Amino acid sequence: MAMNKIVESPTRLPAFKGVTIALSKGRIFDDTTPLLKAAGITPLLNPETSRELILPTNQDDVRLVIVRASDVPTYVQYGAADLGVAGRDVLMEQGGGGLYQPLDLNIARCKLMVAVPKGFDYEGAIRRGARLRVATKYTEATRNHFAEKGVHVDLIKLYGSMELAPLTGLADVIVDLVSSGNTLKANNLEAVEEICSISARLIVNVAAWKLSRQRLAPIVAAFARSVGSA
Ligand code: PRT
Ligand code: MG
Repeated sequence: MAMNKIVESPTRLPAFKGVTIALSKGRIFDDTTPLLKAAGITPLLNPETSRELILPTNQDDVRLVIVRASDVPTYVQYGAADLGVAGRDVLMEQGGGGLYQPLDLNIARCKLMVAVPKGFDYEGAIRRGARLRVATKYTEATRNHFAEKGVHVDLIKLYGSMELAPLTGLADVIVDLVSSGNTLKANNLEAVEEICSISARLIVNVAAWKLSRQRLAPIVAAFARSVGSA
């Protein structure tokens, strides 16, 4: 039910009539700021220093909401936000249902990789048909990856600090995002296999796109021009 713009629920606050954009703070916010600027949108508060979760912008009818990276698709799917920016990793885990994904923004880039303790014979373990214990936050992508390879794995779901799992004997290998590689190196781990490259996408609520296309299309177009010229 993404109709909050026209249906006033008596149990909810009156809906904001403008455009709501969901972002997570940190790299997604930082990398999206230039794209917003190209669309003429400037946040009036900095999410790193402000405690407010709803950030006004220089345009009265555009606001930003700051949520956890993995909650961005949920806000957009239910129409609490019209637009959002989310990593491909987050969208793969969420399934991407009920959303349009019109643009790869080519920001917040990294790779989803299999990593092992230095010296661990990953290829050998796979050849021998050893049953691997894999710790990850990205269970959907990991399950699909090993299923395609025909490798049996036991998945252990974690919510953070995957690097610790092989160091403590919780798992043999991990699947995590890697950008500089410094985190792996600092923990005596090495990447042995790339699962896919990751970047952030613009996501759009399906009902909002139908009902408020006139208001949303110029923002999407400005983002597309910035990405195209980057
Ligand atoms: O931090 P929080 O738990 O709130 O959520 P989150 O980690 O999902 O959010 P955030 O803001 O850290 O990441 C948002 C998005 O940025 C992710 O969904 C990815 O699409 C993208 N991204 C790009 C990354 C990285 N690069 C990245 N390096 N997300 C996380 N990392 C982490 C990685 O998990 C590992 O712990 O950084 C560490 C590795 O970095 P290097 O540079 O040492 O290799
Ligand atoms: Mg993080």
